[in-house]
Amino acid sequence: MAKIALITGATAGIGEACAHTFAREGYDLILTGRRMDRLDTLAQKLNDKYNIEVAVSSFDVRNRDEVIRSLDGLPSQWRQVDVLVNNAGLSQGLDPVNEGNIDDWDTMIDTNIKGLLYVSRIVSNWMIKNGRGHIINIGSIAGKEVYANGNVYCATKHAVDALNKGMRIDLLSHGIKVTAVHPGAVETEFSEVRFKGDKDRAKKVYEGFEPLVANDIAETIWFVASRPAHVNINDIVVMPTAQSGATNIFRSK
Ligand code: NDP
Ligand code: 8X3
Repeated sequence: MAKIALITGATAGIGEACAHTFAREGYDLILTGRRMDRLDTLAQKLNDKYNIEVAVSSFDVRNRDEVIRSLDGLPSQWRQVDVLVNNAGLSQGLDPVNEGNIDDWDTMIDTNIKGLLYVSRIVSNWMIKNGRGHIINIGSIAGKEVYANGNVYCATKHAVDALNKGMRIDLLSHGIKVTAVHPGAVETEFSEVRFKGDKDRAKKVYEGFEPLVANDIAETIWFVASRPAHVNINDIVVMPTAQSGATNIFRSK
């Protein structure tokens, strides 16, 4: 039987790239995100190219009932999940804390922290029943450092870092691996979402240096997931060569 990976936020960027990588490696996939049209298109493409089974489940990770209903509603064979990639996440805004938009704060906290927890609560129990599994949490360099105006986004990613450590401790006795992958600057839809559709502002984030692309992180995630059974990578930070810290990027122009 093929192994199964559940990838949250598979409609774009790092999650979509992970779907391609795990499909190439012969995994059957559960792909989630809010944009059902993108999930359907991706599932069809991967099914045609790799002849794997793909289940799609469209839900908003912020909505606890939707998460439970959607995951519990999958046919029972899909509970044999080997790898969970907790990738769905976002940033909204880049403002000093005294000027921050409170709705944006709620969105980031509800998505990056609470959404990740809702999914993990369900899938970790499947893994415990199965006696195996690997949870890979997508953190950020923003979970290791705090930068100007990054306040709440950085706090959510610091929370992911802490939850990763907590999961590692709590799930150890069940034989479940837990890893955090912390990317630096990756050119995806991330900045467009942060700047609410302002494509020009988003583009500027990646100007003057070569950023990572989503596939760089997907290949790192695959490396982490494909270590032998007795090896767990707890934590890994991956950056563009031109970046040494959250805000320290060498730009040629
Ligand atoms: P993208 O914006 O390209 O993709 C984000 C994904 O998350 C989409 O598939 C989106 O799907 C999903 N998502 C967002 N909100 C929700 C929600 N409420 N419910 C369900 N799914 C949701 O960004 P990236 O690929 O760059 O981001 C992936 C992860 O990587 C995030 O956790 C981000 O914080 C992290 N990261 C990104 C970095 C970067 O520089 N790009 C650097 C460090 C970390 P949909 O909109 O269809 O729901
Ligand atoms: C995304 C990277 O540096 O914008 O997590 O916070 S950064």
